[in-house]
Amino acid sequence: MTEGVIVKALSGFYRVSCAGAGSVTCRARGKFRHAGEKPLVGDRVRISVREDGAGTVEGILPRKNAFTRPAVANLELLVIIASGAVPVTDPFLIDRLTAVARRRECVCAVCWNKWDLEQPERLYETYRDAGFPTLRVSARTGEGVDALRALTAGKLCAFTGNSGVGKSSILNCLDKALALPVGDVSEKLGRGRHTTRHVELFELDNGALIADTPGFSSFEEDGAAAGCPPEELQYAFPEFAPYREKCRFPDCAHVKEKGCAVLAAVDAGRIARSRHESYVRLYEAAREVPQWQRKGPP
Ligand SMILES: Nc1nc2c(ncn2[C@@H]2O[C@H](COP(=O)(O)OP(=O)(O)O)[C@@H](O)[C@H]2O)c(=O)[nH]1
Ligand SMILES: [Mg+2]
Ligand SMILES: [Zn+2]
Repeated sequence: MTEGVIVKALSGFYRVSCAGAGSVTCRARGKFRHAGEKPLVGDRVRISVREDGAGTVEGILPRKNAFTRPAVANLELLVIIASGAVPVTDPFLIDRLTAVARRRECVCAVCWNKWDLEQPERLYETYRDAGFPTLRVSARTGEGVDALRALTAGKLCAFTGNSGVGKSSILNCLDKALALPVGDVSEKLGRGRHTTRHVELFELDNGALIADTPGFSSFEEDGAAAGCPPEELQYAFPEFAPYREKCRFPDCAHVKEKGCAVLAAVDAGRIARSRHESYVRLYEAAREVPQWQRKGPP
């Protein structure tokens, strides 16, 4: 019996990478199907290998977390690739993703790519000051690539961001051996969405396993609220932490309450207004979800 990580799943076959021992193509035992369990990319699994080299997934080790879109387990770091140049990233999308990731106990990093074309300094500072690892990157000039390589080293990561923002270009910078196809922005915008649906983890020479996932739209089903009760959404905004205990009312929603210390911090410029506006949008959306429809984190 050997342990490994599923790096690719395609029509019932799983490619399992075993540390230092290459990879094995496996089928899963029927018992998973019967139990309604499905091995996911990112799962740590126990496999058996027959003499002819055919592998079988025998067991799935406990998951740290699981995402449905993209279908990936055990994500440690979500790298949100954003851009101030075309296609320009809407900060609300970043805020929604940071909330989804937080709900799954996954760390988020915000990577401002195409820094050679546009330098959205204010937005860079917004996310840095909110407490996220935040980078200025250019896949064109190589700026920030070493910092990203250090940040991702040894972790199971996913890159996300709208099509054309430079995910594949950055991956190619991180590890030249990948040679992923890079698209033309106008062509991508015209086509509207990514064609690849399956998830694959690329193994980089810094020990990172990185999924190049389809765009933001795919994350949407995890939802504005991600099944999050409205009163828990505040924890997805780490920059509220120093203030939320100081509000006049202990059950303060930090939306428009009197004596709210979070709102005071926004007015004083200590919390970015755009982040608070996103919080309010997500809070209102979360309130619309009836209690019985809310899912707990997987
Ligand atoms: N100037 C500049 N262009 C970039 C940068 N990163 C990516 N691009 C270009 O943006 C386009 C889309 O890149 P791609 O990596 O395919 O984006 P993806 O859809 O997110 O994987 C390509 O034409 C790239 O050459 C960058 O940092 N600077
Ligand atoms: Mg790509
Ligand atoms: Zn408050």
